[in-house]
Amino acid sequence: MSAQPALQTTPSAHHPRRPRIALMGEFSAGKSTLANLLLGQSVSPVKVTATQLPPVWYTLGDPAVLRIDNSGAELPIAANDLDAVSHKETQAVRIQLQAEVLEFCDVIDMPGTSDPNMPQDIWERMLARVDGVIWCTPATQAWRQSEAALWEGLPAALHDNSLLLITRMDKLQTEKDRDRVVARVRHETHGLFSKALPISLLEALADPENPDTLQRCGADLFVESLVELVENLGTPSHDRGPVSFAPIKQGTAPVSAAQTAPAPAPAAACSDGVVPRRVVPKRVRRPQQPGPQASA
Ligand SMILES: Nc1nc2c(ncn2[C@@H]2O[C@H](COP(=O)(O)OP(=O)(O)O)[C@@H](O)[C@H]2O)c(=O)[nH]1
Ligand SMILES: [Mg+2]
Repeated sequence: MSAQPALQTTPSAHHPRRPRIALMGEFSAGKSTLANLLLGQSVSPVKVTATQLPPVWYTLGDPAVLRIDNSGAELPIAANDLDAVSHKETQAVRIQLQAEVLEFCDVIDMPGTSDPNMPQDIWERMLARVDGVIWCTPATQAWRQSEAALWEGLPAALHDNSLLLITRMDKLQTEKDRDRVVARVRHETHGLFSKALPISLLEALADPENPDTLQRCGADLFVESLVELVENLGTPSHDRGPVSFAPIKQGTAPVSAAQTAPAPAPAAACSDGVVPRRVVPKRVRRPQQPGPQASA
């Protein structure tokens, strides 16, 4: 295990960091399923029961998996040990791998909110480091009061850089039901997200190469909206929370997202590229190649 390469986590003037997109929502909303769809591979454990996992931060690079313990130490682990990792002794997991979406942004699979067994500061600490959020809410019980209360309490800058995904649309039987849920959720979340979009993640995962499926299940529109969101974020400044993790001190309040830097200015130009291979259309462009002036 110790033979695994260390993660290259330190941004520099020549390698400014990519935008960080957190996948949030309550337990079983589809966050890990979405992570796997975006990554084009099954990495994030998908569960019908609550998981003990702390935030899982995916970045581009040679394959490596680290857990960051409560002292801030980075410990290599085997990818199949991920299931056994608990937030009790681990602040976050960092997974470096090759996936086209990661050329474009970092993806952070967050623990469920409103889980009594998952202390809120576990995900709050991470939230202070992210630039945008994709909030997943299941269509069958979309936009519960607990979600609204939590999201409305977060900074408006985060609202402006976030998408709401109404997942599990396949669980609604009729067109009328689907339209009604989407209309209600859009009405109730007006001004809280840049867009609210319906999707069936399982349909997209079942047939990720088929353009008709991706259009029908909502994956197409979602990916376009994600690209738009990330392009609007541009090349982020480095000061939205550190990459490395400090020791957790008992009784220490996490840094609030409101205390962190405002969203960076949009990038001026993008080069051609594709992201990710299986669900993202070819017209998608990569963010500007990092360079000394890129963070201006
Ligand atoms: N029918 C259906 N099931 C889904 C969808 N998205 C996720 N699921 C299922 O919901 C369960 C929980 O998903 P998971 O991604 O682990 O949720 P998380 O707790 O938010 O990470 C799994 O059994 C998934 O297969 C969807 O769009 N449709
Ligand atoms: Mg999960």
